[in-house]
Amino acid sequence: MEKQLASELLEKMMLIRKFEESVQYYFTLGMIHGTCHLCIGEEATAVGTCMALAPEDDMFATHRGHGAAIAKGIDVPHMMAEIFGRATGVCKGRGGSMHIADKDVGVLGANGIVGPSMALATGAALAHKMRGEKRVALAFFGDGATNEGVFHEAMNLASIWKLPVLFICTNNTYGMSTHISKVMADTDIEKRAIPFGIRAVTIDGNDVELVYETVKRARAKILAEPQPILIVENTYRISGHSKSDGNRYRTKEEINSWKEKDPIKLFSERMLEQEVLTKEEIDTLWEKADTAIKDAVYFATQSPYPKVEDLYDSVYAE
Ligand SMILES: Cc1ncc(C[n+]2csc(CCOP(=O)(O)OP(=O)(O)O)c2C)c(N)n1
Ligand SMILES: [Mg+2]
Repeated sequence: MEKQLASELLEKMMLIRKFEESVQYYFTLGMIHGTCHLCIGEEATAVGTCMALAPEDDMFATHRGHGAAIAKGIDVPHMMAEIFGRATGVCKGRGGSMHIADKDVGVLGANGIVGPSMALATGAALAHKMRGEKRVALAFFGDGATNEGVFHEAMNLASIWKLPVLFICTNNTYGMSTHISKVMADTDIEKRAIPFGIRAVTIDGNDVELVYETVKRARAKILAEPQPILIVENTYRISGHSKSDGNRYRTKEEINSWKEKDPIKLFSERMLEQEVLTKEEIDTLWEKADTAIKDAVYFATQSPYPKVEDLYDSVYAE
């Protein structure tokens, strides 16, 4: 792999890790309100996937969407300000963690409801196709969401209408505290594409290089001939489901075994081994990520809260 690409993939994953750790910290201090879902451990799915897209592609995230938004190119200080509920936030402090959006960089929104990303991306792909635009719409969704009707409805329409849509399942094998084996008769999610005649593949979602290459190839296929493709990216959320999680549904051994497969650790080791990056360069990337997140927190916490008199600004429907 080229040094430039390796540095970019690694730096983005580190930025996301530092972002999430920082959000977790300020949450516990009571400086961030509401709830939030961290993607620690799943960084390669966000980075490998979104960095294989073009700026003009649309991306719809889930409730666990911080990583995807950062990987798609959202401005990090303004996203941090959004999570802190400040007027300088990407959504003027009105959305918070689960409603991060910035259409200028193709981040069409995280979502507090499980499932809609698939229908929304299918609609966006229909618009792209009708306008003759060479763009792809992408939906992230979890393993749990594939048990919802909307998954099957979106897949069916996307197939029938041959829409340029990429369905990306981040399979972390849990929906809240429920393991997939308790709610799926067959846990091979890829097979769910068969009835719709959709091409599908399952990959190691902790291997950022593999994720990047797979999504890049899928995107090229879709642009050459409009069609939906499903990619199941197997991964693990090291963080709890949301801000409160006693981890009673999984063992320490299981969590620790996945820490060994930490995507940042794996990729750093591979790049060192292949002599693409040196230890010093990797350390510098960590320092850069750390500084960027500290600056983002400073920007956010120095920003004002939205004013009460601005409450009705940006309201489009009554
Ligand atoms: C329609 C809907 N049902 C239930 C919930 C509550 N809920 C929030 S996250 C979640 C689990 C989703 O699991 P999965 O799709 O695998 O995503 P993950 O949290 O593992 O990333 C549930 C049930 C919700 N937000 N929306
Ligand atoms: Mg899940």
